[in-house]
Formats: sequence, C-alpha cells, structure tokens
Amino acid sequence: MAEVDISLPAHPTGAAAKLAEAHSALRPLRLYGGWFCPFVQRSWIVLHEKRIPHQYVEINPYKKASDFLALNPRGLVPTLAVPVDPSGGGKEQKPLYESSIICEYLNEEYADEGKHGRNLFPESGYERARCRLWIDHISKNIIPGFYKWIQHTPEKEYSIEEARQEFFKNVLTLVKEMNADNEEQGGGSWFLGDRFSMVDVMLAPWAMRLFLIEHYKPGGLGMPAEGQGGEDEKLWGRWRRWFGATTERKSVKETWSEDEYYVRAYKRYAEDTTQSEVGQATRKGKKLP
Ligand SMILES: N[C@@H](CCC(=O)N[C@@H](CS)C(=O)NCC(=O)O)C(=O)O
Repeated sequence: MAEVDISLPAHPTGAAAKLAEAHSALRPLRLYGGWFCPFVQRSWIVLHEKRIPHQYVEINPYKKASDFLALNPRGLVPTLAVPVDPSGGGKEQKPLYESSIICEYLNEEYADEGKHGRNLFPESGYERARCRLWIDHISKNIIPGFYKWIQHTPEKEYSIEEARQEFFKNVLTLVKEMNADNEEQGGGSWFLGDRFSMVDVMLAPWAMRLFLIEHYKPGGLGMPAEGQGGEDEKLWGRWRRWFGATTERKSVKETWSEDEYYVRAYKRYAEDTTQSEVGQATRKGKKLP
C-alpha cells in the first residue's frame, strides 16, 4: 500500500515547476518540499512573498531517505536547511521543520522591508496575538476538518453531512474574525482587511485544495453560492471575497502545480487508503502530526 504513496509524480508541474526551476541553483538556504503538500506550500508562499533567495529541492517525504531523516527526524516536509554562517558561504546547515515555525522564522529573519516587503504580522502586539489565535484555529480545527471530510467513507461513524457542517462552522468562525470588507472600515479582502498576513498564508493551501472535495465527495463542496447563504449570507460573502483574493494571489498561484496532478495525488485520501501520517492520524481520530 505504501508503494502507491511513493509513486507520486516526482516533480511539480505548471507554474510551480517554473518557480522550482528558477530556484534550482545551490543556495545556503534550502527548502526541501513536495509539490503536492499544503504544509510545504505555506513555506513556499512565504519565500515567494518575501523574495527570499533560496534553493528549492523536491523530495518524496514518503521515502524517508536517510539524509532527509538526518535533517528532520520526523521525516516530514517542509524541512528547511538554514546556513550556520550565511556570510561564510553557507556550506554548513542546520535544520528547521514544522511549516508554521518555518514561516515565522523566515518572516523574522528576512525583516528588511525594503528588500523583503512587508512583515507578515502586524505591528500591534494585540493584533499579532490575535493573528496567532486564528492561526491556531486554522491548524487545530479547519485543517483537521478538511481531512476528516475528504477521507470520509460510508463506513465512518460520522456522516458526510456532519463533516461538511463541521467544516463550514469552523470556516465561518474564522470569517467572523476577518476585518470588515467595506470601504468605510478599511476595505480589502484579507483576514486583516487590506493587509496580507500570515493568517492568509496558513489557510491558503487548503483553500486551493477545496476543489478536490468538489471533485471526489458525494454532494461536492456545497458551499452556498452568492445570495444562497441564508442568515449567514453576509459571512459567506466575506468568505467568497477572501477566497477569490487568495486564489488570485501571485505567491499562491506560482506555488501551484496543475490541478490534475492534485486530483491524482489526493485519490488515496478520498478513498481513505492513504498511508501518510496525516491520513493515518485522521483515520484514528488523532491529532495531526
Ligand atoms: N505539522 C507538519 C506536517 C507536515 C506534513 O504532514 N507533511 C507531509 C506531506 S503533506 C509529509 O511529509 N508526509 C510524510 C508522511 O506522512 O510520511 C508541518 O506543519 O510541517
């Protein structure tokens, strides 16, 4: 069974292939990633947003090669190799892993706004904490709910409608916290209104993968279309704005392979036969790795 997981196409395609190619030269800062992985896409988006010089190395995390495990004993992508002494050529490297930690590290370490663009966290201490609170909600509730839904099969003790409603509830809880989208109140589509932030980065990869639920699951995604959201129409409208802006964001589009390859890669999730750690944890009702 595990063999199928390691038979994934070995390289990104489409826009992501171009980006990977443009970052294939040896560099002291190196991202080990898998094109299909949403956790990797988070780190990739930050590297792109902040114009951080780096090398992208495509690996298959299911193969657990010994040099990969030496860097990251958890054996998961993204894994970042950070130069011990960047000024000294960066031959020696130390590892970092966990997508949210990698993203925070990159944002802090490449802080020169002239070179790397705006900080992905706001200046106000309270607002920074509020961002982290909602990142926590994304990681603890929205993302596990995505896998619970996509891995739903008729044998489960929960129904597909329950999985859908739980996912919707968690999305709308986040949407309620999004800054208002009307001009008087600051405008803009992002979590913080007109400012793109780490909250947007943390959720974007799963927003991009919602089409897989539409593709694979009975009844599809079922998110209300414009005007169909009933008493939650205002919130769904805000969600649609965020979603539209996210799917059009350059850093999101350019870290995206061709749709058909995700369809192939997620078949095992949709059939609930994946042996990935995330998939197994979901099956057992455990916390995600
Ligand atoms: N909590 C980790 C999760 C990373 C993760 O699960 N990556 C998957 C690919 S999407 C992986 O490397 N899977 C290898 C495996 O399951 O054996 C993070 O945020 O970086």
